Amino acid sequence: MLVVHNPVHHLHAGRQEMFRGRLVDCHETPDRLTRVLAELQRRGVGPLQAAVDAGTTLDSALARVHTPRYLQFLAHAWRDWVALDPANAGRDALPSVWPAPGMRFDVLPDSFAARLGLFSFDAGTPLTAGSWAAARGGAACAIGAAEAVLAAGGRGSAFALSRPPGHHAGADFLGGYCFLNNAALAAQALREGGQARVAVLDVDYHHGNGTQSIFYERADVLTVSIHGDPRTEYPFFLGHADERGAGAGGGFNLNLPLPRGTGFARWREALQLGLQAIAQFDAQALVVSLGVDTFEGDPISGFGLKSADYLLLGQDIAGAALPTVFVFEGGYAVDDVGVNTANVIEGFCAAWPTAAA
Ligand code: Q9C
Ligand code: ZN
Repeated sequence: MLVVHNPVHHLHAGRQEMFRGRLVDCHETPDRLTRVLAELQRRGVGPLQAAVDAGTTLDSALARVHTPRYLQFLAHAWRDWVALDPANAGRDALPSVWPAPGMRFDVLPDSFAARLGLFSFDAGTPLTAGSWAAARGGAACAIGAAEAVLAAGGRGSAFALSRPPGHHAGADFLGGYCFLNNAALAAQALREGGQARVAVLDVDYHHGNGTQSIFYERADVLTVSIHGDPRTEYPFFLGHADERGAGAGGGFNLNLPLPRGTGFARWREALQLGLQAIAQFDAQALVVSLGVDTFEGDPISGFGLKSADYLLLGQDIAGAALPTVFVFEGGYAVDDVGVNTANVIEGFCAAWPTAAA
């Protein structure tokens, strides 16, 4: 399977995140991607392609998913942060103030601290000197993988090994270690490449709130997410089963929340429900938000999947028999992230050998 990687992902390396009331070392590290790439190469998965930031072409693609004011903010955020105090060049930016419902979201503040809060929903996502360049590279991976699948004439598959992750980023906000919504960008690229109905299947431990919100009122992109129940799990404020889409998008969002402690047998039943919905929708292409933080050893999550389960997960997804773009998301058990991710890809390829793009 074609693997599109982000050669500038290491430019985003946050120092610390706010976690359970204190600053701790970031869980989302460059090492994660290095481990996945090494394991894919060890198994001979390929070919390998480096994503390129196509400048203004990429700008237009980003603008079809994200708002102009958010992209403008991200493009200049580091410059604005350092302008506040030259010593900020050696510190990451983290928000500490946010608008609550009933306050103004429409007026863009001059204050950098206020704008950082306006465009974010947690204090776990440090913005660094290289975050914008790295996020653009990650987005380019997802779009490049979608273009390769389109070029394969509806039989292809590709893995966008993007970093930083994307599924928590909305049209107008960052959070959950995410800046640009890579999976949404891939889905949009597939739509624009002529696939009339695209499904996004999010198997990361955390609800894909950004992806859901981007497509919530659209009937051409079905969003399905299997995740820890937001009553107890991050991102807490979205991801309940009664969120089914709105307006023209009514019926085109499916959430399958599961309790903390869920193991593979029950998780797999949810996957079958998700795949049934995708088949019923008559999707022409599939984007998989592939987080492996469902692993039993994940330090910030609560499901019990084992390494061998990821082979079956990949096999089940191949059963959809759709052109498929995998987009890398979470997975923080660094010693196992390579094996778990490569198992999904291997399971997929073994069940559908003709899918190799
Ligand atoms: N107490 C992704 O997997 N922090 N993002 C959790 C729990 C945020 C995860 C805090 C987790 C974000 C892409
Ligand atoms: Zn996650």
